[in-house]
Amino acid sequence: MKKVITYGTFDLLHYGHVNLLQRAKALGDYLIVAISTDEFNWNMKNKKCYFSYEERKRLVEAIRYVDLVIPEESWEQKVKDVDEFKVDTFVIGDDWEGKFDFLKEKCEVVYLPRTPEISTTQIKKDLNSK
Ligand code: C2G
Repeated sequence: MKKVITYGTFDLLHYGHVNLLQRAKALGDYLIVAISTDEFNWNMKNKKCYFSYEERKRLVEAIRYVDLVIPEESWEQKVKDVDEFKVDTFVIGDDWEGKFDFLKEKCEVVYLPRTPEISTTQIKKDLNSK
């Protein structure tokens, strides 16, 4: 079984996220999604989420491509996760191009093109301008 892992906040879930998860799953047979916890988002990414971790987890778990959701609590956990879950491929959007190449010692690293014109920031901006 080929295992794939990806990481993200997935707040205000949108089709750009689903496109990423669909392509990630297509790289293997089992997709693990590590969702940033509220604390990690706030302390390390300076992101205040609209939906809590539990709500974002519920939403992502409902996506047909996703097999397992785990919490992302630190930048450093990726190495441990790849070992613990015997991951074959790490995948993330190309806005992170090159940032996780250190994982190449342990698994395949794939950066996928982001879906253009959609982002949580843009959604919030559009809603505020209505
Ligand atoms: N994404 C995408 N297209 C978009 C928006 C997002 O392909 N229009 C992808 C991102 O590249 C990422 C995933 O969807 O792979 C989740 O995006 P975010 O929730 O913004 O994740 P981010 O805050 O970048 O967190 O340790 C890694 C971080 O947790 C990644």
